[in-house]
Amino acid sequence: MTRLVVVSNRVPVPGDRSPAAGGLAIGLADAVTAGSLWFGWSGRRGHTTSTEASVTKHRDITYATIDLAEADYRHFYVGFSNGVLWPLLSYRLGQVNFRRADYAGYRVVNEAFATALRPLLRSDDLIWIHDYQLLAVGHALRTLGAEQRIGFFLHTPFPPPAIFCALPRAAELLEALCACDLVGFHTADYRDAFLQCVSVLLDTPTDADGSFTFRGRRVRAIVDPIGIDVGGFAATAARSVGNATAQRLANSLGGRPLAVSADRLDYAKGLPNRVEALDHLFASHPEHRNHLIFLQIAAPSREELAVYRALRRELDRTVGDINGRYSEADWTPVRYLTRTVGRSTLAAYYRLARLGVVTPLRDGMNLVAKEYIAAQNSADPGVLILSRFAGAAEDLTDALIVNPFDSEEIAEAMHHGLAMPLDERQARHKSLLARIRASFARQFCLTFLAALRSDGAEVPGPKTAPETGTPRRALEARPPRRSDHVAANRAVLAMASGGLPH
Ligand code: ADQ
Repeated sequence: MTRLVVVSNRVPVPGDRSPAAGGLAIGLADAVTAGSLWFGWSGRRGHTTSTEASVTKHRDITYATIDLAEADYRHFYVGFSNGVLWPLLSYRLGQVNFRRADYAGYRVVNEAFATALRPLLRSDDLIWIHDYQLLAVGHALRTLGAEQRIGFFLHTPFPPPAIFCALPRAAELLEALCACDLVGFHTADYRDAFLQCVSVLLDTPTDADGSFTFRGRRVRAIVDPIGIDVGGFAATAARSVGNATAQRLANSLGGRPLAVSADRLDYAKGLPNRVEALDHLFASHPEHRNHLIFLQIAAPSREELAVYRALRRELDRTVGDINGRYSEADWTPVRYLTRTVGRSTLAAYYRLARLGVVTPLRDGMNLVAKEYIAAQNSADPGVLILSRFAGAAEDLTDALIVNPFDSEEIAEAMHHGLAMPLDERQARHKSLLARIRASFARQFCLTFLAALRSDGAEVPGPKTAPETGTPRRALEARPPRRSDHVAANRAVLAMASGGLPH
């Protein structure tokens, strides 16, 4: 039987210190079934980067990990992945800090992944590589002779050529990615942007179905939005809301409405703008003073990078400023937790909140938006405020959609959400729930693997979403905007050619 091999930067090896809060492990839980192999970095840093994986088995799933040398970790993870690729893919060119040594270290670690994985592979394995840290692993595997079908899923946005080509070596990295047979994205916009980059930077025509031929290989780009286990999360929220921890929060509100946000403490998540929105809200709608309580749960992230430490200081200051100016002796507007909280507690907090405020400046999908919807009590649901620049906004159009760069607009949406009558909240929630049920977690995996298994012609797989019976939408390819990438923009090509390997 064909075996699934998942490759991701971090691997949730049972019994190990678990990776930081993030959507990947949760999103993949349905794919990694008995018999699968999950390969990645152990999270350990030492003197050398392993050439052989350390292998353990748990409940018939094999986990294989390598350690990284401290210097490799610094170049690969801190320097290039999070100092260059993350800001680039999040449209934050000002934060990109490119150094050739970091790029070289990135390629070295991607090659180390391939070297340690190669001997573990069987000829009919399906290989599924995840996220921006591992863009070149497919290419490295091919160099070592791997002929298996290789798929890649990008969990971040993918920017258009005008942004992507600012990356030195952009074309080289794109070429490496095109060693895969299948490349998946959360939204049609990202998929189209990728195809435009292929067309412009690699001078390769793409077809209307998202396929193209590069160096003799047929590559296909698909849209496959990640989802959550809606029923499971809803049940967790309904159950946990009665727990002592959740009840402590509920009792502390004293009947006041709660707004909640939960994010990694990352500049792409738009946290300072969101807190500034409260300033506008209290200034323009004083009835919310001494009333609304805003709970920000911010999980520290990537603290090796100065820009993340600076963000934390900025947020500390902004929250302190708002609390200093608006607090009363018996009311503090912002409760600010810089830590992760357990999933059931988080689910309960979402359920208690009248507003879910999800305002990233850019986000591949954003699972918090979906979790907030799933956690609501349908009889008396809260209101989701959602950034138009989260991938989730493509589908969740019945949320209050805001521009996250406009704090006053976020404030108006908060006011609107707090005043929204029950029947409108119910109608919006019903529609949002139907949307998240139509692209639930399991379908994300099934759709990707069905496309990976096929040779690019017909894509088998679930025709309906088991949770709802609604027709499958994931592969409804919006035709790529070919007009955009027909000979697109010679100026862009000229800029990009600085990074061409030839
Ligand atoms: P992330 O950037 O990590 O994921 P997100 O999709 O919101 O963002 O997933 C975060 C997960 O961590 C959610 O399940 C959330 O509940 C949890 N979480 C967030 N803050 C937390 C906290 N303080 N304590 C506990 N748990 C917390 C990347 C991309 C996203 C994409 C996912 C999946 O950046 O755009 O949606 O991968 O593809």
